[in-house]
Order: sequence, then structure tokens, then C-alpha cells
Amino acid sequence: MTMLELTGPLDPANPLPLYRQLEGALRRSIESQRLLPGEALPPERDVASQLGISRITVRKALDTLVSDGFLARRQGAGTFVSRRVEKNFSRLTSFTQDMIERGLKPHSQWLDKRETSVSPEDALTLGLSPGSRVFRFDRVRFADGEPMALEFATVPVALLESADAVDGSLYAALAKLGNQPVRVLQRLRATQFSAEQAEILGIAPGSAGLLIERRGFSASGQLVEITRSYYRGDRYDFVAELRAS
Ligand code: 16G
Repeated sequence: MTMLELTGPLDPANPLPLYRQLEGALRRSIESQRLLPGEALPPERDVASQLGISRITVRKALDTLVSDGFLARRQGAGTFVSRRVEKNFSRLTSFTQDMIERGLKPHSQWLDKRETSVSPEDALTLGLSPGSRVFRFDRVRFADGEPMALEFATVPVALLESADAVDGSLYAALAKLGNQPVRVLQRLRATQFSAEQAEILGIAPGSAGLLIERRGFSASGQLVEITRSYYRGDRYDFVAELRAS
């Protein structure tokens, strides 16, 4: 499909500036899935010549769509429609499940994986005595090779065979001993990624994200994880179905 077919002609007589018209037209194409996640846009100069507008106008429209998370630029490869993931808050799932259900391939990069003494704060929450042993699992979480989230989990040592029992999925490892969470409490907070976090995720410092602190309880009622997940705001939509009682 050519750009003109996709966006329709832009109108210089319209009081809306051309870059805003282009931005709106592309946004509508993405929302209506005429442009699909992962699809590449033509180079900026081609978009400009197909629509008879300047490259600066094209750049301005694309910049806004990139910062709003509709498009993503990849160094040397061009501009692509973002793969946004819908995270459903009415279901208890793991990152691995979320990605597999969407046909995306999950993988993790370890920042830290070790056995250590519980922090005084986590000891209170987990109901452990000071000095108790816990596993720390700090990871960057990827979908199809793209960093999506940073995750920091604390788990009492008694609930897993070893730290190395967690290779891909923490929940799969917990489930082996029947310790997977069946109920969770979550606290959500808006966050801005620090320079260090942003570098790990390959995004601009100060980008918006969502911090979710999850406390998971097993079938026996034991607290099995305290996990802080920092999800990229430009990759996630958070949805939940709620019913009036
Ligand atoms: C999700 C959970 C996190 C859990 C992880 C396990 C939220 C907000 N957080 O990211 O608490 O530790 O999944 O994923 O949903 P895994 O089984 O793939 O390691």
C-alpha cells in the first residue's frame, strides 16, 4: 500500500498543520490495523515525496508517534509499527505466559541471581525472621528480542529447589514444588525510568513506565514472591474487565 493510499491526501488549506494531519492519519491506520505491528514504514524521504510534503514535516509527525509508543525507530533499520502488548489485570499470569499467548518469544537476561539474606523490609512482608535466606532474581525481560520490562523478585529459599531451578519461568519453577501463586495483591504506580534503567531497556531516560509490586500467595496461603516489575509505558496497554456486583 502506498503512503497516499494509507493516509489519503493531506490538505494544506486545513487549519490543522500538515504534520498533525499526517500524525493523525498514521495513528488511525495503526489503530485500525491497516498498518500492522512490526510493519516497516518507508524511509522518510519516500514518505515525503509520496505525499508531496517536506521531510521535516514527516520527521515531526513520526517523532510524536515514536514518543507516544505507536512507532519505534531501530538504529540503521528504519521505523516500525510498535508491538504493543495488552496486559490483562483480571487474570493471574506470568510474563512467560503473557508473551507465549501473544505469539511472542520470551527470554530473560539475568542482572542478578543469587541466594542472600532477606532485607529487613522484605522480612516483615514475607513473615520471615531477620537473616532468613531468600533468592533474588533480577532480570530484563524480552519479547521477540525486544526489552519489555525490568523485574526484581524475592522468593524464600524453601520454595524452590535452587536458584538455578529458575531458568526461563519463575512460576514454572515454583509450580514444580506446588508453590506457584494462586492469588496476588498488586500495587501500581507510575514511574519514570532512570538513566541507568533506560539504558538497559534501550529507551530514553525519563520515559514513562508502570511499576507493579506484586505479592503472590500459594494455595497454602504462604507469601511466595515479592516482585517489582517495571513495565515500559510505550509497549504496554493495561486492561481489566470489571463487573458491577
Ligand atoms: C509477571 C509478574 C511477576 C512474576 C513474573 C513471573 C506482573 C505484574 N508481574 O511479570 O510478579 O514474578 O510474571 O514470570 O504480572 P515468569 O514465570 O515468566 O518468570
